Amino acid sequence: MVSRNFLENSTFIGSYPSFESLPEDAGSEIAFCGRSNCGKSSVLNAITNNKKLAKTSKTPGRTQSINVFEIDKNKQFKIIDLPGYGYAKVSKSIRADWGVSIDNYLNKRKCLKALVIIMDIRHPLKEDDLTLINWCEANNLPLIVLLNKSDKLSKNKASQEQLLAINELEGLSTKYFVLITSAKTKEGVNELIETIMGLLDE
Ligand SMILES: Nc1nc2c(ncn2[C@@H]2O[C@H](COP(=O)(O)OP(=O)(O)OP(=O)(O)O)[C@@H](O)[C@H]2O)c(=O)[nH]1
Ligand SMILES: [Mg+2]
Repeated sequence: MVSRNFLENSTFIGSYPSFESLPEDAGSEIAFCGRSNCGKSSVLNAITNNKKLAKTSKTPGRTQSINVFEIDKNKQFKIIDLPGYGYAKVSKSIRADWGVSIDNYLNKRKCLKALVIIMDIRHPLKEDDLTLINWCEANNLPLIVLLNKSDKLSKNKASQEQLLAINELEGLSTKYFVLITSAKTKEGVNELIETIMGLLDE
């Protein structure tokens, strides 16, 4: 049986340099965040089954502005691709600007329903990731910890990393999920779609 992909008709709305320039704060949004190069844009393309939707790159720091994608027009569901953090080669002033954009977005955007915090499964739960997780807890915002690039590890090792992450998050008071994906092999992509749709529909 072919299951329906709810996200297949997603469209790119625009690229916004600052929080202030974003489209109206209405409907429901899920934001993708994570260290530069963890695969945010690739995962977005995988769940929407559209290789050309978000620009991906081998060069870290590719996504420098806030990119907005509409995934369901009637329901006003959007996905936000936030700039990656932890990329050292960008100048301090640019990094400071990104920080302000992300900070403003997280703290002021009322239609934000959940965060997807994406990590390279080989380097999970770094300091910046933990900061975001703690922020979600403080704001009672649901989150998905996404361990991406699972194709880089054996199945056993990948499951082991998932268990380690689940253990580390034990006791977190906000709703959370720990999922494994590969934007390359599409492992875990359907489960991620279902989880995102569930959170947007709440
Ligand atoms: N093997 C493998 N490579 C991946 C996967 N996901 C992303 N990549 C590769 O990782 C690199 C970075 O991917 P992007 O999707 O551009 O990462 P990003 O997080 O959007 O990066 P920034 O926009 O710079 O923050 C690209 O070369 C992708 O092809 C995956 O699941 N498996
Ligand atoms: Mg990107």
